[in-house]
Amino acid sequence: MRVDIVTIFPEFFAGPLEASLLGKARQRGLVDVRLHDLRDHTDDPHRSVDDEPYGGGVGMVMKPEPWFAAVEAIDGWEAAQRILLTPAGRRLAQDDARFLADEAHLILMCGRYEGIDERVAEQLATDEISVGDYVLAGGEAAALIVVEAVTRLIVGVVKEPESVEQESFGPDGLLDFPQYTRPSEFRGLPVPDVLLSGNHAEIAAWRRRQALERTKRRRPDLLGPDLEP
Ligand code: JAH
Repeated sequence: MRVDIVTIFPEFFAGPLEASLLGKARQRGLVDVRLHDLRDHTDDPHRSVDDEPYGGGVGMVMKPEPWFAAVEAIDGWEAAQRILLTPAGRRLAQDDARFLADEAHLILMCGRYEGIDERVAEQLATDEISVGDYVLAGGEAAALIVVEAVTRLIVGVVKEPESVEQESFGPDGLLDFPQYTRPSEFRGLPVPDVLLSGNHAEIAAWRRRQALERTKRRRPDLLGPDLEP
């Protein structure tokens, strides 16, 4: 998969793209991530990417011209999924990550300031995505979240594919059950007996109950409308 990231802070990505899963996937040639500095696509001496909002108001708005120039300079841009990261977008879920993992080419567009001229969202982006209901200083951290969520789903990146299927937001849509490892007692805190029993049917039933209980408490929205009066 090819991923192009357009940003005024390409240096933001250096560390995270080298480390861990993303670093390994890139080394193995499973993802090809390329960074583009939006300011390289300005034509004034100040390399301006923002201007005052029409209609007035606080802050600055990103100008459309550098965005169109930057994206249209990426080879194959027309066939790519072109995603604008914005708190005003549709919220990214695991199903979206699975869809994007099947795409050959993503272009991630990271805004800053109070926002981007709406013509960029309407005419250049194919999608507007939020990664959660909070405001960041810009789309860069959100773009990294998209890259990591998608990369780990690409065949061959994760060694044990069952860890991708069984995790939270997997097919059954529940939060993960609690996990334990050695020691069986730590600071007086025991591991639940059932997990040491060797009874695999009981263990599976316990895990299912725990996942359901946890989902009810923490994320009732994942269980759909409550049918009890
Ligand atoms: C903030 C441009 N959903 C996370 C998210 C994504 C993008 C932004 N904030 C939050 C953002 C300022 C300017 C984008």
